[in-house]
Amino acid sequence: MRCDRVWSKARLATLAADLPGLGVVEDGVVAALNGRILYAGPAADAPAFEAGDSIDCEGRWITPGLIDPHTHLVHGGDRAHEFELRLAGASYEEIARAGGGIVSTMKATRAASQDELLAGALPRLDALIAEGLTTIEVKSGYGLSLDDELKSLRAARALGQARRVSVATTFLGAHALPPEYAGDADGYIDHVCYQMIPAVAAEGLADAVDAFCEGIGFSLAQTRRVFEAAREHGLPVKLHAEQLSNLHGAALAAEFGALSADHLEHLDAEGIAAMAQAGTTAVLLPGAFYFVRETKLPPIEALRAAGVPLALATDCNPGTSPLTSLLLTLNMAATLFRMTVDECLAGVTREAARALGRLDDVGTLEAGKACDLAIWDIERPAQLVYRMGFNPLHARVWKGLS
Ligand code: DI6
Ligand code: FE
Repeated sequence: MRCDRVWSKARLATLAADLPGLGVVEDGVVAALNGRILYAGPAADAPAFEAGDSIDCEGRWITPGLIDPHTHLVHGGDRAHEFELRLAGASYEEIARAGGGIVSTMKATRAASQDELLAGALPRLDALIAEGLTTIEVKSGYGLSLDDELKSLRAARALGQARRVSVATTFLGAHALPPEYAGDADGYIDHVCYQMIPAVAAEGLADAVDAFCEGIGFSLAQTRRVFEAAREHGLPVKLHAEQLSNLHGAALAAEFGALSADHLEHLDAEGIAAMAQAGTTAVLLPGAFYFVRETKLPPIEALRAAGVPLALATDCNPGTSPLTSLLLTLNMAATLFRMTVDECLAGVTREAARALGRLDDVGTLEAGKACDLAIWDIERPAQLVYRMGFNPLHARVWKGLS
């Protein structure tokens, strides 16, 4: 059978949902044709391939390419100065209420051109790609004006032109209240719903809509209005929910059939049941938990027991998670959240794809999916979770291309 490339003598962690654990195939083969997986499975069952290129993996492990389903990668400036304020005792919320935080990054983002935003995001993307990332979600949310939100989403889309990576974009205009709407949050939500979302949808700049449902963000009622506008324009939704308090955002997200609810440290039983019922994925963000020194753990055991899919992400952003390592995210998820190795690796592959609504295309090593691979110099998959600050990536393949 003709194919473009074949990888043999590999140990596959397929993450196929119909196989136990990581879906391991000890002596495995992956074959690609036109950027798609033609075959992934035991060498013993593989057809005889006539390949344009054959690669002996010498016993190395192959996982699906890694997926980061929640980032704020595109933004101006950084918040190292606020980090120093936090070291001196100021809380994240105090800094936000004093006009710092997201609004501080907004000023830097508004001052940057689209090309400058792209140039600033590329080193962060390259750090993730170096660890085997093949798909990334990138949110807007630091422009907070129509033109600057469009500029941010165009820069996010441009990442997928500048690198061999798949980009999912998310409109997060309801991230914070911009100064020009001080004291008029409902007026800003009108602007988000009646001007921003229509313009974003008309240009096809976003694959989903998100909001920050929080005391320092937007209320449940305001979030509902954003979700209604997203639905009117055919866009799925996600939500920053129950990060610092319980506003019951996750239950609202589930009511709208959200792809995911993210953070979830303060999630309650009602929210868990609603997410399980709706099939909404939990995206857990241990980098933000660690960096803001949160003490309330997300209810991992209850989510697990309810069968809510568990995804992981860096939440790469300048304020609460300046993190550009999915491998460190894996270690944090296991060390801080006590997730298992299998859950962690599924969290940045299959379940991350689910959180983006892209499970039919990526996230597992199965025929018909994009040939996105990460090939590792490891003896066992646990080493990807166990180590901190060590990158054992041997090779990365995106749509069949190295
Ligand atoms: N929650 C977060 O942790 C980030 N956004 C959000 O809604 C923080 C963004 C920032 O502080 O820049
Ligand atoms: Fe976030």
